[in-house]
Amino acid sequence: MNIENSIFLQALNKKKLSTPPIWYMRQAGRYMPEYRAVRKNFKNFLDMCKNPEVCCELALQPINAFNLDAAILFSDILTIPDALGLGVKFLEGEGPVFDNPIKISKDVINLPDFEPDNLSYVYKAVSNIKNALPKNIPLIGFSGSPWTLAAYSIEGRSSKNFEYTKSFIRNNREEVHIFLQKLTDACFIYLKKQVKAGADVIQIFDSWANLLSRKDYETYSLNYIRSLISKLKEDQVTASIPIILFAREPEISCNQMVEVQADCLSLYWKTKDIDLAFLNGKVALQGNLNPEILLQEDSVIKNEADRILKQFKNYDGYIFNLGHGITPNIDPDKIKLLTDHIRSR
Ligand code: 1CP
Repeated sequence: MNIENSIFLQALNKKKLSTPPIWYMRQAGRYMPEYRAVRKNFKNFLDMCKNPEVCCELALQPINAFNLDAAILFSDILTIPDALGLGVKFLEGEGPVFDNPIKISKDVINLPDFEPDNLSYVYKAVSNIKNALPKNIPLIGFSGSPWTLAAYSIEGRSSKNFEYTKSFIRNNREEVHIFLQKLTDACFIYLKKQVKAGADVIQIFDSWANLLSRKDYETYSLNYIRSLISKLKEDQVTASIPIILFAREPEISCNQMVEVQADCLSLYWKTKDIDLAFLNGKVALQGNLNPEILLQEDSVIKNEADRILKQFKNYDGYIFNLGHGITPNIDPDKIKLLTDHIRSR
């Protein structure tokens, strides 16, 4: 079996399949005991990401445990801000914290050029994972969206509402656009290098799409995602690589999102009124089980999965996934149950 037999790639090519391919956002991580056993050897999470052999082992853990239809690079979206000298650290129970966030407009102007070779540990992880995977299992490379990377870099940590970031973009419009352009160029080179190293598919995570009003979403996020996708589609190396776009609860509809030319939209679990008749044939779809359902009893999980399968039954190019990442409190047995249930339909 080689990569042409991959049902994941077929679905990304908008093919209707009797059983959808399955993979899960954040499929490698703290919910797995195998992951925790490796994680305890590293104080700072990013140090673990800088070890390509360990990343390879971690990316394969969910493939081995659940026999999924796609693997995703083990890394993080915050590697780019770290490579720009912002000093990203992950503190226990606190999420990411930046030593040198963008605090004033001058910080944008003083940023160094993005040096793609600072992230060679990521490309090495990609090639290790690709070599270790069964030949018919595609590997997803990824980056954050320029907006989501900017939000973390300005706020300097995770936050519920990113208030500092919101006031910063109001007061420093010009510098924010300079920064977003710089991040767009960095994402393009970074993703291209992942493809060169062996990534078969790209996913862009706009995890903080929900912070912006409809108009600001267009200005600060969508414009840059559109530009990133068009650069990838125009480059010989990346032109034929399917692109999946995940945006968390944006103020615009899927019908409008199609216009940025991603090959697949990864649906947030709260997405309402999905206009399947309009989207069919234009874009593949991925999603969108609420991850919290996995905390419930088996019958609830199966019923909810059945509801989603029924919804997308006649869609050309549907991939089963969650509507956001697996959280650390989820029992791996529930992932197994869900995967087996989908495959038995
Ligand atoms: O201490 C630990 O063990 C760290 C936990 C962890 C893991 C396992 C983090 C910190 N990142 C990751 C890996 C990761 N992150 C992967 C590869 C694993 C896989 O998917 O199988 C991927 C694709 C990501 C992507 C990522 N990182 C996103 C986008 C997806 C999403 O969930 O919206 C985001 C927003 C991040 C930032 C991040 N990294 C880590 C945490 C805890 C966070 C979220 C912080 C926050 O809540 O704002």
